[in-house]
Amino acid sequence: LRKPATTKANHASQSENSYSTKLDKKAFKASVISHLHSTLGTDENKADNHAWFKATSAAIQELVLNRLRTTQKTHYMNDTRAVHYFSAEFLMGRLLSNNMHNFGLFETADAALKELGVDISDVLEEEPDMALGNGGLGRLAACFIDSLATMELPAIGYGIHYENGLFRQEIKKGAQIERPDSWRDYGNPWEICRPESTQEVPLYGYVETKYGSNGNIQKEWHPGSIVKGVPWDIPVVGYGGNTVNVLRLWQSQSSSHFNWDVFNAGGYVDAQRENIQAETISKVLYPNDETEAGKELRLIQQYFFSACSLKDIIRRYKRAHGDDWTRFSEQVVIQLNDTHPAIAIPELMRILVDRAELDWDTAWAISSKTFAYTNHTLLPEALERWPVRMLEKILPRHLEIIYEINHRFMQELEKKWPGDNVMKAKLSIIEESDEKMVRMGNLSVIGSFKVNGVAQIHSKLVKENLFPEFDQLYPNKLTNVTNGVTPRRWLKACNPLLSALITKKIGDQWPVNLTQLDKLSVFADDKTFQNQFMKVKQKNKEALAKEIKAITGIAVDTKAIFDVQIKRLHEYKRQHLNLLHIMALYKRLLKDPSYDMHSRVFIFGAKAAPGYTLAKTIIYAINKVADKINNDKRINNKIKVIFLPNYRVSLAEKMIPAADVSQQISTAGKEASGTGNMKLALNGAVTIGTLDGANIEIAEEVGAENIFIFGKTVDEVAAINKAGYKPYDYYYNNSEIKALLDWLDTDYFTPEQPGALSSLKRSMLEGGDPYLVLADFESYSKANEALDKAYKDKDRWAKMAILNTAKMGKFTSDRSVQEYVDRIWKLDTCKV
Ligand code: T68
Repeated sequence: LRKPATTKANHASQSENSYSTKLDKKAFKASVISHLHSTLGTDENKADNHAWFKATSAAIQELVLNRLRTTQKTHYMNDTRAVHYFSAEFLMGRLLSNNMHNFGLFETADAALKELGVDISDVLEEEPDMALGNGGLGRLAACFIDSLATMELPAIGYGIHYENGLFRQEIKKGAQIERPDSWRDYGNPWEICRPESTQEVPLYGYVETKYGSNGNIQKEWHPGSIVKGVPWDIPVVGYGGNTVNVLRLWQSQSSSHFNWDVFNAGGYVDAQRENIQAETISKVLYPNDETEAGKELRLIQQYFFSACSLKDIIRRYKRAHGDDWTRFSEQVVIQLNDTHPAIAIPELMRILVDRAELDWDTAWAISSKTFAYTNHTLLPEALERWPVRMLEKILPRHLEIIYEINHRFMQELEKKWPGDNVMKAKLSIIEESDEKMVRMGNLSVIGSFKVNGVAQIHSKLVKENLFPEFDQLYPNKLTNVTNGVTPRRWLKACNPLLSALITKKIGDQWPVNLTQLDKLSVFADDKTFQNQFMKVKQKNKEALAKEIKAITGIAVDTKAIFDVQIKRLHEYKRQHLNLLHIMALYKRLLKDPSYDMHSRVFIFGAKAAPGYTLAKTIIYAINKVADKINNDKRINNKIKVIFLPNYRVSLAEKMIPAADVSQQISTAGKEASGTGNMKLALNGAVTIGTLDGANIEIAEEVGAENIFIFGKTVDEVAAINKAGYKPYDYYYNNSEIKALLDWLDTDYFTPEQPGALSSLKRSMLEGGDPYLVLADFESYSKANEALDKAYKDKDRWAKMAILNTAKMGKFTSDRSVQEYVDRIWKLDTCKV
């Protein structure tokens, strides 16, 4: 129940100054030592780096938890409206450095540890990445919760406490091997288990029709099994340290009381088997990005975390508002990060209609004012569709509800477009194919009050190509919020040298007001500043070169161009276009050793989905071509190719500050936004890219002279495909392309395994080259030549690099979150 206003005021004044996030060096040292003794049970002499990591984290966590308590109390007392960010993935990376930075304690900790004879970078290296996500979508969720806390907005992230995050990648003889990622093996210093908030999740079973308490027909779901969801809370520290929100991740556990009968009947082994099945739900993150596997366990994962989270929200709502549902959508907004949590829509309807016994229209009015949905892809293979039969088995009541939503929606369509059955078939939640399917995208659009894409071009294509009829039906529902990244992690923490230089030049407000970076623009031609800026880049390159040497044993020249392509491996992202161009340079050098090019180190990081054969072949090809080129004395070290294994957030933090060039070369229309493009440009890398995703907006910001744009546009791609794209034309008309593809067919790069790269060639010829690699090759090659020329002009390059950093203000996730707040979430800040 709402507390009287006076209590609020009292509370606020009481909490002020009762506690501070500030610790001086001496106090910090004492805290670390004390944790070393009483939390870790060791001492300064015995402690290894891991123990120092644990003790340092514990010292920070003490502050974090204090702030967390104050934040939660404040939000509760103010009974604030909050956003609930539902995401199957949160790619958090490491937390220690971030939390120290956000508390303003990094320098203090550094100095304190130094006095204890410990190097802070060794300590930071001990922390395993929290890799509970595949790529951009999961990292976006992590950036957004950072911004939400920084902007003092009431928010909670809801997801899955995977026991194993994204697989660890090893490279053996050039090929990707997947190993389990057990990030919690030695405990996690940040998470707090909250058994008191455990939820139960029903699954399977059947639906009974009966009379409800009001005499109306009611439905009751009798589940066939129940699993428990145990929440683990990860504190999310805002920059400045005032607000600490939570990320609540659900771990599945068997519900012992449910299996008690089996157990008592002597079914000990069977009861244990149930346990294993329940616990499987949160065992592992599905490693497929941008494809839909349609696996039963995946649907159960989605329902599991959506149901736990909804129950958690409702429990909290009822504590304040009892059975009065009228204010629910005023207090609660749920953002669906893609369709992965879309099953939450029928779940809320089930709770409102079956449990709270609201009539359908009242329930729908509440539900459809609660959800908003973000679309992250147009790729048909990534749009989620679940077999009706699977839903019927696992969630029989939800299937009924989905049919009811659809039935009423069809009536609405009939009113708007009488007799138009084509339209109905297109917009129906149910796809009447051989096997009937539930289209989660359609369900999400129908069940949400706002739907957004993640970059201007992407949102335009969502409106025009993916959901044009929905856009006609609901003219204001579809919108755009261009993605962003947190400048705290992606500049301040990962690039301390550049951060210090920027702060010296323009002050220290840029981490929370990134458009201030534009003040650097006036120094873009200033020789002194150019020197300082490029000196930082040089130092960062030297640090990365050291890392490369340590990881791969390969020495790279830090005077070479550091050219970086880091992202999941996918045909549409076209790492193979990059590779073909590298092979072209190599061939040109072999033919003419005086071929004029600045030496260049091509650096890749990419994981392929374990079942994506061609993606794995591309990784293999990169490594095999690398072997050959890196050891070919004839080209005089002009080219090096480096594939850094196990690309992840913490590795990205080392690569991005050192990049001169950012490769963003997806087929136009395929990359919804991209966020790596923003991180690299923010750190002074110059983009070579297509007019796709957020590249377009980056080009607008930095100006055409500070980016290398190439390739077919979205419209040109559409026209080529419409006319019937013929990759063979490029093969036969361009002798270089032909020579490169034929080269893949020889055993030159894979002497021990002839033909191992042939499938890559085939994909671009017989396979139809679905991502237009050949069509864009020449234009890409020309853009690379222009880039090479620009780099040779040191002043020009320095200016470009500076302007890239200076013009990235738009791409802070604070701006994205502010747009969500203003146009979708309608939240007020709540000062803690
Ligand atoms: C990415 N999507 C987009 N998906 O590809 C990228 N998918 O353009 C965009 O910048 C980013 O989202 C943020 O909006 C993904 O990362 C997945 O990882 C994924 C995972 C499971 C199923 C489908």
